[in-house]
This record gives sequence, C-alpha cells and structure tokens, in this order.
Amino acid sequence: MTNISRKAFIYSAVAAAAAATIAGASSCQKAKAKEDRKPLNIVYIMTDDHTAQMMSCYDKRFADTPNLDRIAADGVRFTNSFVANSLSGPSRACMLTGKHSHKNGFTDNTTCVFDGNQPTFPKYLQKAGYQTAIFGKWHLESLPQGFDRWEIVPGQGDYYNPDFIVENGDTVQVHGYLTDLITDKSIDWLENERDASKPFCLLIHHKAIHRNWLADTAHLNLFEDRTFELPDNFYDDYAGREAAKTQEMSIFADMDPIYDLKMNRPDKDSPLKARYESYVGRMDSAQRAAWDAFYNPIIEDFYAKDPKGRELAEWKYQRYMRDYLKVVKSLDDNVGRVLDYLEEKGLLDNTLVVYTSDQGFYMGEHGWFDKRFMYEESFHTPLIMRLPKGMERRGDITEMVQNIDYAPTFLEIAGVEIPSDIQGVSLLPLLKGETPENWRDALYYHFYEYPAEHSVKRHYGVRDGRYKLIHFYNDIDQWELYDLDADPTEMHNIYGTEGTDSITAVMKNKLKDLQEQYDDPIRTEYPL
Ligand code: SGN
Ligand code: CA
Repeated sequence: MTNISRKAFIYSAVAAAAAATIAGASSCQKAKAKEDRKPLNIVYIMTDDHTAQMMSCYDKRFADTPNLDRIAADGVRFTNSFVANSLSGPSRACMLTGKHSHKNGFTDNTTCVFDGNQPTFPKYLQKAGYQTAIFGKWHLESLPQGFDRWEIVPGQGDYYNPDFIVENGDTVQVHGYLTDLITDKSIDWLENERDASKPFCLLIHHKAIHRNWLADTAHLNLFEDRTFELPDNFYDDYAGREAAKTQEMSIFADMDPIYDLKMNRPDKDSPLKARYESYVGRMDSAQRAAWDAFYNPIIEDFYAKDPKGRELAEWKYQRYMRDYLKVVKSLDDNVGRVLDYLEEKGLLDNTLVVYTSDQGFYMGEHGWFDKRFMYEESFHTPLIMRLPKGMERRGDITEMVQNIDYAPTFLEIAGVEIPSDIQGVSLLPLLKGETPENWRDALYYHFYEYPAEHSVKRHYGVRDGRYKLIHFYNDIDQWELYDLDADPTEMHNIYGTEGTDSITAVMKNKLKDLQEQYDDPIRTEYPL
C-alpha cells in the first residue's frame, strides 16, 4: 500500500465487503479483494462560469444536461455551495490550497502570480502515493506544481484550435474544439499514461462556459427556436445599491454585439472587434465556413431591424442564452464521455467524481452577465459529486460549503492528515451521511479585483442561513444587508432601515469572528 495511510482504507470503496470475503476465498477472489482495497481515485471536473441556473439537475427552466445530472443522481447535490472570491484565478487558488485569498496570495486575476511553492492538495496527494494530473485551464500565471502530468491552456485559452503549454514550456497548437480536446487528453492519460497500480487524482478543468461563448460548429443550430423567459429583475434599477449602479456588466449597456454576440460585419466596429476577429481567425476553412453560414443571416437580420432600448436588451439576452447553452451542450457531452470511460473500465466504483465551476454567473438577473458580486448567483457555485461504492448518501446536502473545503476533503479521502493551516473543512462526513454538530453557520467572502474590467467595487461580507451583510470599500463606503428569506433576489438593501439594528449587530459580530478566524488583514483597515 506504499505510504498511503491505513485511514484511506476506511473510505476505500468496498474495503469492508472485501475484508469480509477474504477468509476462505479462492486465490482469485483474494487478488480481487486486494485490488478493491485501493484508495479512492478522484476525478475533479471544473468548468468556468458555469452557473447552477444552467444545469438541469439544479434548474429545469433552461438547460438539459443529462450527463451532469447522472453525477448528481448517483451521488449528491450541494444546494448551499459557495466560493470565497468570485473570480477564476482566485477560486482556483482557494481550491488548490484550501485557504482564503489573503492567505494563498492570489487575490485577483490582473495583478497576481500564484506562488507555486506553497503547499497544495495535489502536492500532498502526490506525497501520499497518488498520481496527479491536470488538463485544461489553470489561469494562475506560474506553471503548475504537484502534478505528475499537466497540459494547460495559456491564460483564458481559445475555444478553436487552441494552444496548449506542455511540460517543457513549449506552446503547441492543437486542431479541434477545446472542450473536446481537454477531454481527449484526460481520457488518453487515464488509458495510456497513468500507472494503474497507483490511485489517481485527475483534474479536468475546462474553459467552457467562459465568455465569449464560441460554440462548436456542430451545435450552432441548437436552441435557435427557443425564447427564454426574462428574469423578473432583468430591469433592476439598483435603487439603494451604489456598487450595483456603477458596475459594467450589464447585458444592455456592456455586452458587445460583435465580440459577445458575433454580429460582425465589415461596416461595423467596436473596441472588441479585433479580438473577435482574432478568435474566429483561428478557425480552419471548414469551421469558418460553417460559422459564417450560420451567423451571416442573423447578422443581416439584426442590422436590418436595428433594435433599440428594451428591444435591443432582450434581443441580446436571447442570443446570450442560446450561445451559452450551445457551449454547455459540448461540456455536458464531454462529461458523459468521461463517465462512460470510467464505467467501461470498471473505475466508477472506486472513484469520486466531483463537478463544480470556478464560480456562478448571472444569466440576466439584475440585467447582468459576469460574476464578482457577493450576491447569490455569483457567490453560489454548482457542486455535485458522484459517490463511489460504499458511500450511500444520495440527494441534497444543504449545509453551507465553500470552495476552500475541497482540498481538505480530497486529503481526508486519501488518508492524508489535514494540515492545521488549511482553512476549509472536509466534506467527507457530509458525504457519508453524517450531520456534524457545529457545522459552520456563516460563510466569509472577499472580492478584490477593482479597479478592473466590469468595475465591481471591492467588498467583503458574511452570509448565514438567512441574512447577508456586505461592506463595499476602497473608493466607496457602503453597507448592504439582505434578508434572503424575504428577498431572495437581493433587491432591497435593508441596512440602516428601521428594525434592523439588532440583526445588523449580530451579522457584524459574525463578520468580525470570521475575519479573526481566517485572519484577514482587512480588519485592521476597517475595524468592526
Ligand atoms: C476576461 C473576460 C471578462 C471576465 C474575466 C474574468 N473578458 O477578462 O469578461 O470577467 O475574464 O473571468 S474577455 O473580453 O477576455 O472575454 S474569469 O472567470 O477568468 O475570472
Ligand atoms: Ca470564471
């Protein structure tokens, strides 16, 4: 069992059953029992900007994601799953380290380089005898450490004929559609490269469903006959919420018809036109022909009708929803390929399959796309897990969990002692159906990337099972308080209103406790 601790046995898929059959078993059965005792494998699939509203296992209004739904059906769905800092690089750093941004040092996408020398869960797993690999988006500026094998896309990556950075540092362009290619590489590693005698932890990290939502040509025609219902607060006027007023992530005002919605024509211009052309410029002639054949009639129709005001806002919303769903379709198909492979190879019984996103996303709620805010849609992130044999928990887990919890969960599963400086909490007891007493009753959040694209001001806050308190700071000083029971879409900031003094005091105390517990230095700048 190399140096994997005995503790891993406890969670090994069929260890108990195997042990029971050892006495009196044939040599063949004995060999089988030994094989079954391997520690659990981990397949950790993560997408980018995939929000729970667009997964049918969470929300049946828009998407049909049968393969993601398979994960939830054979395991659990977390209904109160959140991030610590709603942005790609920061989320990835939180997940790798099990620590909040101020501890892992990666607070924002624009100024940070991940210090790859710090401890991360792949490094601990590697030390414990696991084989580790990552394919896809990395987005942490420094190169990956702690992986036996990696191939990552530079920065955000390209949907079409993307570049990959390979381990010797070279960049290699590969023909195809990125979601398919990341899956191909992952399955190829499982099939041909890994050492089958060792447990493995494989990270399949997609660019999908990130802006600017370039669908595979095979899926361009999908969803064109669908008209999606607008969220009730699509025309939010942001009354009482100063930071919401000054953001630049409005579908109506900020979504670019050319770059985001593909309405490119020689006589039309936008600041993002050149970037759009560089993306479609990567396509080969067949891809480009399919692209143009699909989009040209829509482009002609759009400029002929030239919608304005609400008509334009709703036209943009419909195109955004369709493009996003097409990219989801590729993702779901490719998750299906991974599940099928694991099943075919008999690996599913002994593998934990985790599916999550780097954060949630706005699909027109408050009139927005993008993320960043501590409001529910982007603070939340989907989290479903297909459980191995021996973990019988099914259905919803409602406890509040956060992306700093994944690292300690993986460590506990592997039988590695959880280092005391990890700030997250292992989810394993929840997966085993236990209801731990003293589970956290409040979550901490801190967003830093400002001034920056989309102009969402810096803020930190606390959320418990009912209330959320947020402080926007830096070039603003505004508190917001929401009663999520009475106002689940966070339209009414009740901070400072009559009758809220005592709940405000309670929430400020919770915030103070969490800032102390997690040791966030911001508390010296804005003492509570
Ligand atoms: C890019 C996008 C933004 C997005 C950030 C962060 N612009 O800069 O819309 O908010 O990434 O996203 S784009 O013009 O390049 O598409 S993150 O998920 O990677 O954090
Ligand atoms: Ca993201």
